[in-house]
Amino acid sequence: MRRRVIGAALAAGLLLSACSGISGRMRADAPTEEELIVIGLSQVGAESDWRVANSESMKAVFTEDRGYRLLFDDARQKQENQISAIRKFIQQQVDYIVLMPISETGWDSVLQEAWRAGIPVILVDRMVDKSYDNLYTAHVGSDFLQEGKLAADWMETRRRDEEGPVYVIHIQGTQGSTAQLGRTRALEAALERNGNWTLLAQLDGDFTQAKTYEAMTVCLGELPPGQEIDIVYCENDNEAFGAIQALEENGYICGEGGVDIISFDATRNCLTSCLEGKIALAVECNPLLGPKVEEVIQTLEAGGTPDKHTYAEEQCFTREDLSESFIAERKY
Ligand code: GYE
Repeated sequence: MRRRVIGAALAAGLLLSACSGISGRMRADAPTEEELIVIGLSQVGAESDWRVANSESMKAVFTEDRGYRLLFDDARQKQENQISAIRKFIQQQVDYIVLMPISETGWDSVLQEAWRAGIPVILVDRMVDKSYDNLYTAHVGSDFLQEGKLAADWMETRRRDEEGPVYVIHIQGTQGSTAQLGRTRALEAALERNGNWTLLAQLDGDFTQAKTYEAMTVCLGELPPGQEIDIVYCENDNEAFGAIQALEENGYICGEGGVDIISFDATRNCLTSCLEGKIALAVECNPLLGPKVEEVIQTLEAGGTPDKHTYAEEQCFTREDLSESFIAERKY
């Protein structure tokens, strides 16, 4: 097992890789077993299109011909699986642990164990609670509160002149995850600011299409017949797909003259639906974080100190911003 001996060997043989937009390094000659940087990666699961794209991005960057051995563990959306994967990585004496934490709390012991073993932990996507700040080396992800604020601004502008009630359904992501907490906080602040916005229901969609479809179907069945719905705020794309399915089956129109569907991630399927007019607003959340994580690792390999937080740049899309060619070129 290599313990940080790669620097010189890699520096000598590294070339810029032209493939698949991955900036960085490709070795001219194959690295030996001892030279590989070993990364233990604990992924949340495969609950959404975003997550699948995120895993692919990691796998595309951390390949053997680029100097890495990636031990990839899919926790199937269970924190206890993430904790046992990390313990195994510590036993295996990996060089780095990359963790996409399912929720913010519950990491005390395992992060301390990694710290004691001297293995840097890099958080990706979501965050952990502030109290663990000195137990991880760096974080690469998104500002979820900011994403929620982008959505809230758009909804407020659109409803500015509306005096009557604005009926909102809120579908939350995995409880306690940073993505859920930030996006929820922004909507709750907007509900407080706008006295005429009425929350009809707050549902748990767990970031999946199936759970959202189920929860939304039950919810629509319980609402008074003919209940107006103006906004369905979905905390990711897959929730939006499940919500649209349930709404349409119950006779609602999604899009102009009907319900405004708000979605986060802006993956290709979501943008297609936005271009078709069904999703009103797609807030981008970039899953292609592999190259940014590699930058952190290379900074550490070179003996430097990476930024504690690196955030992806993100924007919003409405139908007017999109075209088929734009969507076809999108990488996720
Ligand atoms: O929005 C959702 C995924 O944490 C940013 O998790 C991530 C979220 C993403 O399941 O689709």
